[in-house]
Amino acid sequence: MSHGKGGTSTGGDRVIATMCASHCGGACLLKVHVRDGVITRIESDDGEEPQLRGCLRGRAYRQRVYAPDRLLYPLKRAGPRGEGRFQRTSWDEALDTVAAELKRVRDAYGPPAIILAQMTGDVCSLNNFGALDRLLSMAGGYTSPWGVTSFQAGVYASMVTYGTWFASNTRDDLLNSRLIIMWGWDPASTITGPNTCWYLARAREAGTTIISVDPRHTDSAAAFADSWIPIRPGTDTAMLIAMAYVMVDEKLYDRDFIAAHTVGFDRFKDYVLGSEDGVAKTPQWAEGITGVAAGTIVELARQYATTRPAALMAGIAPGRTAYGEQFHRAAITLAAMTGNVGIHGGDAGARAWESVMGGFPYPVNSMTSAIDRAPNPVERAFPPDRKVPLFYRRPRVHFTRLADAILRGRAGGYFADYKALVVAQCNYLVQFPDSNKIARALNSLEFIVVEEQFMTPTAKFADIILPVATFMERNDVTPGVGSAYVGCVNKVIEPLGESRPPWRIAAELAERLGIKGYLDKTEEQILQERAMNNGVYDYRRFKKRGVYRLKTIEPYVAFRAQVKDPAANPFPTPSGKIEIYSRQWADLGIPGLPAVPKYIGSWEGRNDPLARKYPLQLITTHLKRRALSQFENIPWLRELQDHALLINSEDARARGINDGDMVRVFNDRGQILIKARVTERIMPGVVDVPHGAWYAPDPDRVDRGGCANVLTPDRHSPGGSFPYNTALVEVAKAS
Ligand SMILES: Nc1nc2c(c(=O)[nH]1)N[C@H]1C(S)=C(S)[C@@H](COP(=O)(O)OP(=O)(O)OC[C@H]3O[C@@H](n4cnc5c(=O)[nH]c(N)nc54)[C@H](O)[C@@H]3O)O[C@H]1N2
Ligand SMILES: Nc1nc2c(c(=O)[nH]1)N[C@H]1C(S)=C(S)[C@@H](COP(=O)(O)OP(=O)(O)OC[C@H]3O[C@@H](n4cnc5c(=O)[nH]c(N)nc54)[C@H](O)[C@@H]3O)O[C@H]1N2
Ligand code: SF4
Ligand SMILES: [Mo]
Repeated sequence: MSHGKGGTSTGGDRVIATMCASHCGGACLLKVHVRDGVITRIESDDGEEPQLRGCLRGRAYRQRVYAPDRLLYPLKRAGPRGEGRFQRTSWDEALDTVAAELKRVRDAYGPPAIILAQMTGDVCSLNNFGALDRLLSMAGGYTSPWGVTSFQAGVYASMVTYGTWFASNTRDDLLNSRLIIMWGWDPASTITGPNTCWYLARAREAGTTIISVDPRHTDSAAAFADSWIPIRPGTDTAMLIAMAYVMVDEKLYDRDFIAAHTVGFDRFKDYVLGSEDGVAKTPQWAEGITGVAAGTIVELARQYATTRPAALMAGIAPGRTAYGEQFHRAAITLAAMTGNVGIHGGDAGARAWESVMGGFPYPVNSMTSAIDRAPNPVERAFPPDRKVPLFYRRPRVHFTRLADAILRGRAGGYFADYKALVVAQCNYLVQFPDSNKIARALNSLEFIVVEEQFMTPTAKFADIILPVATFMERNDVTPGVGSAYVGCVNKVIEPLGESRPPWRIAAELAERLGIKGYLDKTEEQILQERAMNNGVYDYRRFKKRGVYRLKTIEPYVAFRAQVKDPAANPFPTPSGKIEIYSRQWADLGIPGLPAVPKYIGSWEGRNDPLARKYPLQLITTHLKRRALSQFENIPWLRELQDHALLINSEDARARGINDGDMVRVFNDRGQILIKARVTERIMPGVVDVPHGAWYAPDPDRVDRGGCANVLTPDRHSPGGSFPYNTALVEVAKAS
């Protein structure tokens, strides 16, 4: 093997190292073989453990780059919205049209009439949301939807209780745990750091007890867990609070920790014991809500309180429910009650997804944009009101309410009438709740531009489609996940067709909109700066290896300093302590956001009267072979796993459904067709439609694509979480 420029070569191939970060929970090293400018093969990390080894999606990326349905040229619509008929056009015409339409809408209706619906695409710094944010802000402003789709509830709870949303240990610290509770957490499917499963396997070999609390018997439970506790979706808070009851009742909690590091525990205790509302939150009380036997709750409470150190890995899916904030606040409270915050082998209980956003004491710069953001005049017009939490401030619209806002505008109480939509790195119609309503909203707009790699259901509604290059065709820098490293995205081949990197598209639009000073640095300057700011001091080596591992002495533990020496290191909360009770939120008095964690009975839960009509609780998980809706169209990956409804044999029998049957899943919002997988690996009363399948309604508005979001509600939790796991449905055999 000889070393060539920017990579190594084997035989006739050049091998270029790059980092995949496909919005999937990973950031993995790929070694891409290139011959005559064409990718021939993809390998992954085979160096020392722990490796940053890629998954099957990364290794199948060749099929994504060369997919026959890749969009390679700018397109303009040539048929009705949604139908998918387009004509090829030039970049000049496409960009001129977009610039002219944005100007027209801005001048005719005002800047808030322009909405930017942007997500992540690939997790990276340059080809990031900052590019379009800066563009539209400098062009006069725009309406920004708010809400972190993945874990808004976790962000809320962590901010309220710890005063920061960076609350994770590095994954290597799992090796120090004696008990790991995977609570709604399935890293065998969702990755959450390329090494997480490697550490779980090592922990299991070392004899650590691992328990899964989940409505499904997940692949993680199958591979790592000693036991599985099935629980009804959206009821986790009740179980956690009953565990607190047991710890109080049996005096098992860490009184010293509570006294030294927290405020408001007594108020929480009043709620738990029932002195506040007359209801003692006993394990029997929780059994009726959660479906978990009282004895099991008692046992887990004792185990968690007495096995130290223990990591309560609070997944983010239980937070994507009607009152998801309370799950995270309760989990944090238990982590404090068991003294597991700030110690090796413990966990702060905030959310087992933290590390994707950085937050380690290394200078790894999470997902912030390498292109400087500009103040958005639409938002600046509203002076901040200290009493109102940032996210409630007008003129923002919660992402779940965007379709409603588009359809009703000012008349519906929204801030503006919305006329134009810029969609980037986002499959809005498929990934956001109530797809049928979103389709109606898209039809009502005057102008839609979509930046895409594929003809997604969303792209079919565009007036103009701008073709985007994949990460194999562009340069970038990406943060590591779960441990301290920085990834280098190396351009492996030239962009196919006329596709372009997103940052360049934004820069070219800036010119057409007459914006001065949009970008005064080259791509190379921006990326070098970003890498250096992240602690990469040898840029050439970084480029060559595709990764830069930061030196670490021991696993990083969140809040270690705060717990070791509280006087010198207060928590960044108003009281300087962990706020089990929040005075600030008590004063705000927002319904559904109590000052201490509480279980709140859910709409579209089992006790909603609607359950008589739609008796099954729907969850919509992240499918192993997709990343969100991405990779859905890749044949190698489709072969691996069906897109299917998981239904328990008891529920299937009651409906005359056999394994492999096509079924209808429906509620008042719509209906989908999907294959049924009859299994014991999901609890009775709960069904799972993995989200991310592409919406394909037939003339009767039955979605033959099996898109989960046809069934989900366009509501949000009080703190802004997306309740993708709160919905009632019925299932019937398709006739
Ligand atoms: N393969 C793959 N990996 C991915 C993604 C992907 O699409 N595919 N997406 C990435 C992204 S963007 C994100 S945000 C993360 C998402 O990561 P997660 O949110 O963790 O993923 P989910 O599959 O939605 O849910 C995890 C587990 O929670 C369980 N669950 C659902 N509702 C509840 C509940 O109310 N209570 C309890 N206790 N458990 C519940 C599910 O059964 C599932 O086993 O994954 C990332 N990784
Ligand atoms: N029912 C249900 N719905 C969910 C969830 C759920 O749990 N249940 N999870 C939610 C979560 S956590 C998330 S994060 C959202 C995600 O929602 P989205 O981010 O909208 O989902 P993606 O499927 O990743 O869509 C990204 C789209 O951008 C295109 N694209 C354009 N430019 C680029 C680029 O430069 N790189 C890449 N890779 N793609 C590009 C891709 O082809 C793809 O179509 O979905 C949410 N939707
Ligand atoms: S886990 Fe994600 S980042 Fe890693 S190879 Fe797979 S798709 Fe790429
Ligand atoms: Mo996400």
